[in-house]
Amino acid sequence: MKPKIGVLAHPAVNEHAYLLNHTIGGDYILSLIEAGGLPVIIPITNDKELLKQYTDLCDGLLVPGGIDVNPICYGENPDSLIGDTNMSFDCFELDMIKMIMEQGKPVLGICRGIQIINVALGGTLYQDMALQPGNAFRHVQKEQGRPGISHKVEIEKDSLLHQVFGDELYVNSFHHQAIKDLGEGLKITAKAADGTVEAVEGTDYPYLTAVQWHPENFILLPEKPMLPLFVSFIEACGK
Ligand SMILES: [Mn+2]
Repeated sequence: MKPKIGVLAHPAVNEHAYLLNHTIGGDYILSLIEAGGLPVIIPITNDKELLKQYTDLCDGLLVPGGIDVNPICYGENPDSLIGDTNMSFDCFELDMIKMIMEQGKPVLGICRGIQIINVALGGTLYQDMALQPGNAFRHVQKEQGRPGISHKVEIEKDSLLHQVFGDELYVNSFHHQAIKDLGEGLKITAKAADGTVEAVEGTDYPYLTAVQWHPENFILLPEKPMLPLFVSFIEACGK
């Protein structure tokens, strides 16, 4: 059996019904399948017993991109530059990250994923990159097309990311927030030239990697340049 990869669903407005839809982008799913995984979409719920069963079921967890994390989750009031938030969705994701990590199972975070993993481990965020010291450059990409390139990241040598991509990588960028204070048990593994944290890994954890860009958006390019990241994750989930 292929490794079962829990993928956290994201809330989306359903104009035909009162309840929110539970959604996930197709490029996350395709990337996991191409890398040899068996995606299991986990619906948004605050029922801890259900979340425990999903935790037991899955061999690893993908925490995808999405809306802003409510700053209450890291002890701050909302800045005027904050985007849309959803507290019960935050609680769902924070609970799943903590429960999966209690079992030592692999975790891959993408965009909002890196941010909420950081918050789950006690870290904080810049609610908007205008609040980041120095002049952060534009990380909400204007280049057309999701796999378009926005900026370069420099990768730390002693990291899993370096084994996958080497010294540097050109990435897309669709975030207006970024990591401020680093969560416990995390190390920075890639930065942009303006100092923005673009990737982290767990320091004392079997497999915990998170990136601020969107590697899944590259899956339809013939050369699939970001697929090796998903392959490394699925391999860790299969052990
Ligand atoms: Mn960026």
